[in-house]
Amino acid sequence: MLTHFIGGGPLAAGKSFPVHDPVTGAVVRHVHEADPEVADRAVRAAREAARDWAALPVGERAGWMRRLAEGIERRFDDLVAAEIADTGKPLEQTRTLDIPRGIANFRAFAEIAAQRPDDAFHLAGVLSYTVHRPLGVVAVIVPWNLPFLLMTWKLAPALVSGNTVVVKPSEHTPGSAAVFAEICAETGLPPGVVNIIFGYGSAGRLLVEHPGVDAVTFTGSTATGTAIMRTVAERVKPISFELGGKNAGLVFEDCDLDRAVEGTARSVFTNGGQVCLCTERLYVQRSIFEEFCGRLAQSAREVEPQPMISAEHRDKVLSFYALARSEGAKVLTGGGVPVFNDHRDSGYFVEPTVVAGLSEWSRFNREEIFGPVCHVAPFDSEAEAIDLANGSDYGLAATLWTTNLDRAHRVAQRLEAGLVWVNTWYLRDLRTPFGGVKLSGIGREGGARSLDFYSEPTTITIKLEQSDA
Ligand code: 6OD
Repeated sequence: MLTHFIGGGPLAAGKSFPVHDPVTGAVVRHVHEADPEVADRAVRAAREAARDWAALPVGERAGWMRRLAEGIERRFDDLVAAEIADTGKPLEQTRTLDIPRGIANFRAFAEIAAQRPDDAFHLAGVLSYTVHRPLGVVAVIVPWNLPFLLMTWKLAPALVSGNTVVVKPSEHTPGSAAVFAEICAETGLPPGVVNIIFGYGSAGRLLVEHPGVDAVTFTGSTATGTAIMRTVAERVKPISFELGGKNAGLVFEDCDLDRAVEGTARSVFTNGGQVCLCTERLYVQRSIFEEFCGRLAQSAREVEPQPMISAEHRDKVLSFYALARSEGAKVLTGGGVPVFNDHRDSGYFVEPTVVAGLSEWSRFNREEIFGPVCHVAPFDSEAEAIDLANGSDYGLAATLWTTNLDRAHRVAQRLEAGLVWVNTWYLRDLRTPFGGVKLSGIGREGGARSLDFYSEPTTITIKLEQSDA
């Protein structure tokens, strides 16, 4: 049974709940569920550790980040196994993306923090400068789609900035966080700097409401984000949210078609479409529409289906497939449940799917589905393509396929999205600002922006003696 990690050690408390393997539906583990007392103990442990951790020079905290990265390298195979058991991700992706990004996150923020300059301003005998202080205890609420990648993406900058943390992984994916707890202990990280509690959304809510929590960072659905926002409003806690997406892809007739088809397929179907950055609305210039759709549908048929995280999520995705039909869509491929004739038939799979023919105002084209599916529509002009892409309540990521350099810059700068990828998708430089506009989030993390969120500047102003008039 997986236990919470509080004050540097395991805590077996609370009821237990099961975690299912999405590939087969079988129970893979049982986990303790945090109740109010467990959440309170975790927050208290984090508070007790906060003063000493904040007092360490940033170079020393950066050293801890590097040691955590080495700890992840030592337990690489255990992390891969835990992540796959909970999510059913392909081995290749887990080995090349999910776990390596944990290592990269800790190393990158060690460097970024160690090199961060403080501001200083000198004007007419007045010297002002800033020092950065941590926020205190940060609640880190992590989703199930990229559990280890996103937990460490938030932990590394929070910790190196001098905060202590209480992490609440998704109820579906506690495994890699539990291995990470062991890594913290093996590395000798001071007790209470990292605390991890398990449970459902209700456990996350206990943290968000706790008066001992100073800030909340969350990646997940817009609905949960707005609920957290209401709760923290009373205490004016800082929040950083990366929420849903309904990301557009624009394919111009001057694209490299092979690259555009291959890249678009990746942007729609990676992780079973369960990445907030995945493309769900695709707009293709009319002259290449038929050919592009045919080739994308063929790619979809060649994709190895990946399971949805839960039976409930599978049912949600399937309900959108049914909705597409009832709204009059043309299903170019997929739209159902794959049959494997093996152990996977009891798992949570859906077919990679491409549909066309729906109005921009259909629910299918407005709501985030979070599955291996996109809608394809034609456009005639660059201006129309931009309007279509921007006609969404969300604005996380957009993808643009063109070989015209002027067009690439022109269009990219007019897209209402926090991230625009040109002739690629999900290519990351960890120093860049990352986040969304509109319903896709609030604030930016990434590089120095993460450090800005996880710390607060104090401005110190000194009137220098020689400037007295
Ligand atoms: O790669 C990242 O740093 C990141 N924050 C990815 C978010 C994916 C959301 O599903």
